[in-house]
Amino acid sequence: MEKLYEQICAAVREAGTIVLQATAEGKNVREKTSRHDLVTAYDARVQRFLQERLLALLPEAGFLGEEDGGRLESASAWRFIVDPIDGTMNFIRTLRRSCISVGLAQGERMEFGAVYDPYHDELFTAVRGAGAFLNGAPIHVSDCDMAHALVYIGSSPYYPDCIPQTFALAQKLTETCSDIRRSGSAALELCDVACGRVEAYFEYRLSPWDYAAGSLIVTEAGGKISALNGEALRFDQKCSVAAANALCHAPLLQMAEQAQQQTSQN
Ligand code: LIP
Repeated sequence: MEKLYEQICAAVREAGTIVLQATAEGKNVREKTSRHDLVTAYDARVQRFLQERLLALLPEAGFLGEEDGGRLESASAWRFIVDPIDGTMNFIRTLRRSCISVGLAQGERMEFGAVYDPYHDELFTAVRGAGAFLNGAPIHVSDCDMAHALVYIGSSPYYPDCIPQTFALAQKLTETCSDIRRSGSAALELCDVACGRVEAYFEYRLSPWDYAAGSLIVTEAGGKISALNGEALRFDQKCSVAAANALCHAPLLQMAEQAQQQTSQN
């Protein structure tokens, strides 16, 4: 399998050059479900490129990609779960905070993950049971406690119904941790947790392609990840995400429960 993983990384890096060579004229931005949920011609182009390259490597696998045409069912338990450009709004605005995220699952278990930030040439990878890496060097979550933690908040911009609990939890975190941040790429926020740049990240609603690869990178780096109610992540449907180092995961879930009770009383 090591050769396969190396070939997946080569494909992900090549997809990164499509992002770096993008032109404003070529983006052809259009709305998907709302003015918050946009897509470009490059999202579709990167997805087509990856679907062709990855299925050539593992022809029996299924494929689940974010963009139209990215659904391919298979009798095999192997499935690629792909976000061709995670952080599409950032890409549209040239904020240089987007990535390509490729997860490889066997059934409901992630076996391999690769997240590539082409702007900083940072390739995060993880193989189940074999650790997590940044450009080949081992990475590990921090050992910082919540009082001194930096925490990413995800604002679930495609889902206005998530606003009350998102900002109730963000307020509790702001009162408890060192500070909060919002970056707009779930996969990169998970990788920042994995390499100890920040201590935790949450978002009330994401799709499997946002977190499939990053979830394995977090756990293989010694972190913990679940839904905000503590249940296991789902890779067959949308769910919330709570990722953190070993010291901050339980406090994050406790604050989420308090925020849920608070918003249900309002
Ligand atoms: C985005 C996530 C981000 C979330 C957005 C969106 P996309 O992924 O990375 O964290 O807040 O709603 O899901 O759509 O840019 O691939």
